[in-house]
Amino acid sequence: MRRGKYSMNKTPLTLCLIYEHPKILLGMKKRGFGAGRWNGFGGKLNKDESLEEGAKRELHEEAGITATEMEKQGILEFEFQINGGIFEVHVFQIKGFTGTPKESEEMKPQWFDIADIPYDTMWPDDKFWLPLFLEGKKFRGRFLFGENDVILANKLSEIENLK
Ligand code: S76
Repeated sequence: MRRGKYSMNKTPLTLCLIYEHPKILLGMKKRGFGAGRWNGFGGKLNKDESLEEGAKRELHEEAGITATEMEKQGILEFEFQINGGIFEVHVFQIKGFTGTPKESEEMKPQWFDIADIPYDTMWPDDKFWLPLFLEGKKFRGRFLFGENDVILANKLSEIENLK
């Protein structure tokens, strides 16, 4: 069932990527879920927060910058077989921001040339969908993770319209 902007039975999450060709801003996650990996910025929503509001808040908390223009570019569903968790991740491209990225308790931001994206130190799904993101394509995907975050199944498609 779908009500409003996200499904009720999946935890909605946000993921923000800043791409200023030929550079992309990633953050090294220092603690918690995904620690030790380069990632976009984002996380869970607070009560009564919209996806855009949550994305903007997390980007500010984690990287110290304020989004002034953003566009949803993808929806990814992550299912973890081990603990039964299902997440619906809304991927935003941050097209304008103010401030300078700075390290927070959670993340250490760094610009990468898109030719040197550290896929080996990122979530294993990123090498599937990030190329579409960089091409400016909209996409929807689904990834099933097993032990040690190994991808057991995946689907990814480019789409015209994101709801
Ligand atoms: O790019 C990703 N960021 C996350 O936080 C989690 N992928 C991912 N996959 C589980």
